[in-house]
This record gives sequence, C-alpha cells and structure tokens, in this order.
Amino acid sequence: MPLIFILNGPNLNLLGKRQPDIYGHETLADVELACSRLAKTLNVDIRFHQSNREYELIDWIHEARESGAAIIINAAAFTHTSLAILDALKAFEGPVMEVHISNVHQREAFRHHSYVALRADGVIAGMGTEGYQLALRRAVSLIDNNTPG
Ligand code: CA2
Repeated sequence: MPLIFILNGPNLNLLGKRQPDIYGHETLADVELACSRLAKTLNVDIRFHQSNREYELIDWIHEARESGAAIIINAAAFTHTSLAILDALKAFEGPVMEVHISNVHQREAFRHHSYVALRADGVIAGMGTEGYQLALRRAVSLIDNNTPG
C-alpha cells in the first residue's frame, strides 16, 4: 500500500487547546484519527508526525524520499520562513500537498508568503482541520493518476 507522510510543524501540538477561534476545537490526535480512518477507506497507509524542531521535519521529508508516495505538510510558521524545508521538499519526487487550517490570506501579511507553496502541487487553506482529509484525497488521486509533481 502507498505510504503518505502527514507532517505538522511547530505549535500544532496545541491544536484544540488554545485559540479555538482561529484553529477550531479538534486536537491533533483527532485529526490523526480522522486521517487514519480515511486512509483505510482509500487503501493507503499514513505516518502522522508533529515536531517543534525544523530538523525533525526535514528528516521525515528525507525518510519520505525512501518510502513515501506523497507528503501532506502543514509546516505552520516554518511555512513562511524555511528555505531548508523547501529544499528538502524539492528533493522529494512524489506529490506534495500544503495544508493550513486557517485562511492565511485573510491574516497578517507575513503569512501570505509560503516557501512550501513553491514546491507544493496543491494548497488548502481556510478549510479547518477538514483540510487534511481533502489533502489526503487529493494526494491519493495524484498517486493513482501518476500525475507529475
Ligand atoms: O493555519 C495554519 O494551519 C497555520 O499553518 C498555523 C500556524 C501559523 O503560523 C500559520 O501561519 C498558519 C500556527 C500553528 C500554531 O497552532 C496553534 C494551534 C492552537 C493554539 C496555538 C497555536
């Protein structure tokens, strides 16, 4: 079965515990459970990770080069700052989906630029935590159609 990496960046471990007005009430564990359930119906495996450390996200992207068919990434604040994450994603050959829970384009100007978007095959923002499931469906259809990234 194809393996899809779902990677989450800094502070997303606080999901559902702070700022529900922006990020909703679901925790990251809830998101993982919903993605695992959907993955079963789509016949894919997932690895779901979160880290507050840039290098750990980069190491998981490198791991995906060996065993991953697609990457879904919410790099959180690193989205707007990390050339290193962009470089790692550029070394990955499969589909990359960028997810943001909030509508970053409706927020501060510094959230409007994304390094991840320079490599992503698709971007989902402002769909709440449901965005992860939408991204998972899209990643699977890109894998199935073998659409170039
Ligand atoms: O909307 C998103 O998913 C973001 O990637 C979330 C990042 C933010 O820096 C991006 O601009 C947009 C922040 C993640 C922090 O998550 C928290 C969740 C609950 C409470 C506090 C932080």
